[in-house]
Amino acid sequence: MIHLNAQPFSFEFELAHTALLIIDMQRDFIEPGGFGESLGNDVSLLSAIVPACQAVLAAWRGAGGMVVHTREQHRADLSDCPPAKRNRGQPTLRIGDVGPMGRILVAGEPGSQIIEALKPLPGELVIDKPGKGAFYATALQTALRLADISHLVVMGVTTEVCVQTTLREANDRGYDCLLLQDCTESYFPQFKAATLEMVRAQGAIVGWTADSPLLLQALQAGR
Ligand code: TIU
Repeated sequence: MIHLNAQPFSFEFELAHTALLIIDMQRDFIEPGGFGESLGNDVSLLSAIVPACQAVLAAWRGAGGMVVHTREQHRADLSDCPPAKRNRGQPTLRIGDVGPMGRILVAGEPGSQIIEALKPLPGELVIDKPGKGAFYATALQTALRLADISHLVVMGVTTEVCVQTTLREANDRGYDCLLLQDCTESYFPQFKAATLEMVRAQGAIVGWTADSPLLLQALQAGR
């Protein structure tokens, strides 16, 4: 059992029953010319977490833990993209439109790929999701059940959109979730701060939060 001095209290997990869940670390959100920028956001904020995410991913792989990556993306015919999602707001480019990194948020396009620094290894699970939450319309829960996973360590982007939605979906499905606060980011710093607070409030009503060096130390000590 690994004990982590998380907030609001200790997060305890067994590596064999815990997956590292990496949400949507795709070029479309992190690099200029993708979906994030088309929505009017400054994407440079997000790339700052990449080194911390890399360190966690390397340590988790080294410890032999299960790794799951997700990608928010749609089929080329957009049959899994509700018009309500595509037509919302006034983006410069909509989902499916052609941008500098190919069609925005469409499977197989350069923009929908996970950034090189966090590229999935063969054998790691990659969940493609049409929604913000990673459980909606995906095989994630089945895969976690088959792997006997009860705990999730979560990182990725953006904190208050796909990460928070996924945390809430996971919490309602009975998973204990730890959000690594230096491995998640938002285009809006105040939304990140608010999300961290609301996740761990009320006695970890949604989950726990911690800085990634605590996890790195715990994994090292557990060896
Ligand atoms: N816009 C925004 O903050 N996020 C998303 O649209 N998707 C994810 O968070 N992955």
